[in-house]
Amino acid sequence: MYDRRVDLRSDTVTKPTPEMRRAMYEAEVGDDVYREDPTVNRLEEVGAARLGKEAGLFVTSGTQGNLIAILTHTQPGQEVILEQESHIYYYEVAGSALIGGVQLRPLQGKDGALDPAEVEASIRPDNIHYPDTGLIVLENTHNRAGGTIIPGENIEAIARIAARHNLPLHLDGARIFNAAIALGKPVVELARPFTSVMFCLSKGLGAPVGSLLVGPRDWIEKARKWRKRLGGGMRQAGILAAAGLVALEKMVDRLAEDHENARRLAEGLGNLPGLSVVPPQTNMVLVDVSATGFSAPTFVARLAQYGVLAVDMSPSKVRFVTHKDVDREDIEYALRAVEKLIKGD
Ligand code: TLP
Repeated sequence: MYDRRVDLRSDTVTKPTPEMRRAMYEAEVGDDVYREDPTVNRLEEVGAARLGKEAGLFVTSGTQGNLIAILTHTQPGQEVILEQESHIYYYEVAGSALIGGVQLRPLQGKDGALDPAEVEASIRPDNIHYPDTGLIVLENTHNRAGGTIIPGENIEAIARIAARHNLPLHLDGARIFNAAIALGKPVVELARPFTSVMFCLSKGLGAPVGSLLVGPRDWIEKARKWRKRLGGGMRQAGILAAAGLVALEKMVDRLAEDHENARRLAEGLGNLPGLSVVPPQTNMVLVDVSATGFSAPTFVARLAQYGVLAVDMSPSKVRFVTHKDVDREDIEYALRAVEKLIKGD
């Protein structure tokens, strides 16, 4: 069979580090629904401060964090403006429509970025026929666009529009730290234009579970109630938060290594016949495989036979994600596997 398993499906597959496991074992805990878990309280404080927001809420997943953000910002019957390939629109099982009763208004982006003029034109004027616009959401880095970084000026322009229309602006910042590291900017700067931000501890940062929702203190209190309503009150969750603290303190700077590995992977793939590769900005490599004669699902299935795992994002596009549990040798192995697959060895 194959001599290695290289899992490039997602950075969600990362396993907790030994230091995280130790911190989890030793974590001081209490009942977090009573706000008595010191480790959760610390994580929420540290996470909020890191993003420059007043308060934080530890949530079970990125999906739950985004859902709570939408529920807390909007009323049923309102409309939420977002990008048409965004995670919330594409992958969150219509939770906000089902549970929040909101209508999603997807706009076409370019590399994940919305056109500010189009955002403004999509905000509903007062009219008996129209739903009220309740929220604007951006995603940075943008997953389906290939881990792209949304330019700061674009975000600022949309933030000005949101402010002019008195609308909250939420960021799905599942991988906001990847953007910050790639830009060499403090994450607080990237978070500043947003009313609220969700970011994940369980992706590139390597924690086993959890995300944080951060924003204004009174808003986070409302979000806390929504989390409870959704069954997300987790009791002795300090066991999990302890790993999250290690993720925030120790795992951010090393994301640069993942970006370097993504660049090497993209460069190697780009030299192979039939592959069209988008140069990566962070830890994702999007590859159009149609000229190989394989569909993306077939390409992924064949590649798995070499022990290399990736995901198909469309009939023609395959996504590879680098993370802390793949090293340079794994990348070279993956490249050899793709070469064999294409050359039919
Ligand atoms: N993304 C996952 C899958 O759900 C597709 C992945 O493998 O990339 N926002 C963004 C931008 C995300 O990429 C994800 C996860 C989430 C939110 C949801 O986070 P979780 O998986 O913790 O619910």
